[in-house]
Amino acid sequence: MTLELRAGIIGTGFMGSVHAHAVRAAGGEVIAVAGSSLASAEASASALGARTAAESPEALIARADVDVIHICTPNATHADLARKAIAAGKPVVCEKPLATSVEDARELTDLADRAGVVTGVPFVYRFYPAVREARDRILRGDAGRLWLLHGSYLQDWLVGAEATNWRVDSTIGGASRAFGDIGVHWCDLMEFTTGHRITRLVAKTSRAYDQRKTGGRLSSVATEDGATLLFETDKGATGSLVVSQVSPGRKNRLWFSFDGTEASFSFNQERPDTLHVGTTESSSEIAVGPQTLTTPGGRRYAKLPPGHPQGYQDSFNSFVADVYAAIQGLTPEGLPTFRDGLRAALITDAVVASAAQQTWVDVSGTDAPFELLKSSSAAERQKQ
Ligand code: NAI
Ligand code: SOE
Repeated sequence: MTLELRAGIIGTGFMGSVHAHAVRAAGGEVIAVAGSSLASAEASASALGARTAAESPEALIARADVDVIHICTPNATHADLARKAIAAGKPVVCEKPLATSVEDARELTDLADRAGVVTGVPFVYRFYPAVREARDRILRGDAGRLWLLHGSYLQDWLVGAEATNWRVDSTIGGASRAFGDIGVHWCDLMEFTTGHRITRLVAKTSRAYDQRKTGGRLSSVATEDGATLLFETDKGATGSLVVSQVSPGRKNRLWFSFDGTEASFSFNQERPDTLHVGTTESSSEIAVGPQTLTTPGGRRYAKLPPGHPQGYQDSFNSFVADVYAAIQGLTPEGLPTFRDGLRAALITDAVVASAAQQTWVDVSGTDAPFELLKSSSAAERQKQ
């Protein structure tokens, strides 16, 4: 199989760089980058290892020597750029959130289906080997009946009224900030790992700072610093989630515990080299490595011996490698696509509505079967 895909990357910030590394790790080449101006693309092209800077995102999408488009720009620009990439008939990896409205996310999903282009949305925490190990063990029944699904996603990069970013502005980042930016990762991970889907939820959003400094002066903030959720799932579990971007000392602490009648599984993204498995007789930390993990999913994504932690960039590399395999006609199991981006938009919509109405809200679109469980390999695994 050849994986020498030629990529074009739009957006040259944090994620532009992460995508560029992952493209090369997958055997691809970064042909061109585009930014908010030609000057910004030119300034970043060599750092990102690109052959050239494109004049604009549109010029990059139109290039005959670019096979696949990566969209790594602020949230509100995603829908327009993804539409253009699909119209050009090119596979597209679009950063989360796929769009800042359900309508756009649904339209993009339909357009991509009709055009038959491969899509990817980087719900990248699915690609930790410990997560795949937990998922395989849970789906084969090791946890017993999952009844309590809980966790948190905490960061501290928005501590202080001086701290700001485009994500704080709802016209660029979307109506929900803390939940829309990081809560969606947790919900995706929970649904992916357990096979449960959130049917209804109640959310309370709040702010540590009502004003933040932008352009040298304090202005009012419309987006939340944190969100607290209670939810129910289609398989009868209850759950809770705390999300915050103002939790001093927590850098990128995505943590979950999925508790069943036989065992609980928990994982901390900041300590990705272990998976905690608890039973009434034992409480063990399983070291991550191809020799120590026992399930197909865990082994597939564990590339280094135990004690040599694989981290965020490694997971990203695995994600892009799977997207590129899909472009070449394979069907890697568990690849997050535009459909998962739409799912995240529906949950975010429910969080925003619940917080505004101060009431439980149904998550629409939950009646469709969980996409990943339809795939034969997952179904096979459930039979084991
Ligand atoms: P960033 O602020 O570091 O970079 C954004 C880049 O987009 C900058 O290079 C900027 O010049 C460029 N840009 C802005 N407007 C543009 C336009 N109209 N056309 C072309 N380029 C434009 O932001 P970051 O952290 O890289 O985030 C980008 C996206 O990636 C966001 O949607 C964010 O939610 C997502 N993200 C996803 C992560 C994941 O784990 N999947 C991790 C971090 C971010
Ligand atoms: C900032 O909160 C951020 O970079 C998010 O945008 C990403 O999606 C998350 O993976 C890490 O934190």
